[in-house]
Amino acid sequence: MRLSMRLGETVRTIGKGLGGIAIAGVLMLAPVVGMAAAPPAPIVQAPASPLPPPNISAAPAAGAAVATTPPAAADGATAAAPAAGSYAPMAPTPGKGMPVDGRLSFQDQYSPIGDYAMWMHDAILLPLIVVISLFVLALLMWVVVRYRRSANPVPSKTTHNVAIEIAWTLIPVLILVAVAVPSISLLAKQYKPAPKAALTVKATGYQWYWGYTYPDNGGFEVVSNMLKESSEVKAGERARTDADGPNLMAVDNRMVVPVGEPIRLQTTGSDVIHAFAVPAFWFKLDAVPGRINEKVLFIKEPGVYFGQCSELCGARHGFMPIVVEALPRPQFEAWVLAQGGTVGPAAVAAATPKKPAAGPADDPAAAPVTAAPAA
Ligand SMILES: [Cu+2]
Repeated sequence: MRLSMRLGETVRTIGKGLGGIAIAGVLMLAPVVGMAAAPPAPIVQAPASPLPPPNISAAPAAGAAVATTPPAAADGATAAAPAAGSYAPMAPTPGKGMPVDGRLSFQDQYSPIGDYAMWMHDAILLPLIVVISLFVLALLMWVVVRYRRSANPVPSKTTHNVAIEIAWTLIPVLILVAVAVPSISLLAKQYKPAPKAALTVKATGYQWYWGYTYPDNGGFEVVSNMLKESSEVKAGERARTDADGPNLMAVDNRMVVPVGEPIRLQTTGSDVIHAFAVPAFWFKLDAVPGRINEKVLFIKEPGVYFGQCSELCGARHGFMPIVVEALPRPQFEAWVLAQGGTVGPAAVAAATPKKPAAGPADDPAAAPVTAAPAA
């Protein structure tokens, strides 16, 4: 009886002694406990399958082999307005703008915002999480070993320690303030409005496909449906091939946009809430019925990039992928013409705010690339 009473007392006193240290650990961990749940290992990016050279898969047509020349380098003086029909879909580059087997980190980024966000993740958050997790683990192990009952039979009855209390309050606050600076800056960059001259593209989420409208190019809409596998299509229906993209991610008609210039991407929903998300651009924006959301999309390299609807929107939510094809301006305009759109004065005026409405013969490629959003 007496023994059990003594035991109970000892447990309580040890508990009190440990309490302070344990709380210190918890407080240190608390601000990042959500992030700390991630495995601390992947500091180094998984050796994702090496990226093969672009356009390795057979392009459907010669025209699809788009050069990686940025549009700014194009010599606009000689080129005439692109002829309709000269567009051919670009073949995706394996591993670029799409998920990769075994990868632990985010997809490679192809927008300035994405570079910044990726830097914040790799250079700030992940090291911080690793250090804090290891620190808390070391504290716990130290307490478990050093203050176990056999090594510390008479525990300290300390209840308050002003110095430690100030430290475990102040240090987490300082860490959070330090993280808040790049974090708020990233948020602000993402919501910086597009420059006036930016091309507008409107993505509309439907149950269960996407529509892409080009108000600056005559207002046509491209309806984009997922391509089925050859085993699933009816006779005469188009099936997915590798030139379209990976299974469940390829679509019949892509959202084609110019590369290297800011795009005012607007989203809306026609029925329920969808979300337009492309991981390689660090882009995710809800598409809400009855309202227009807007964000700047800036793509650094020509390519085919894959995304998915990211708001649970019904039975076929998982089957409304997004495919963005970024092309140099001349090829983009060839595509616009092939869709029955216009690249006339309105489009040129949109691309060159300082120039008064230019004639359709004016070469749109000569238009200076508008300044990228600071990132
Ligand atoms: Cu959806």
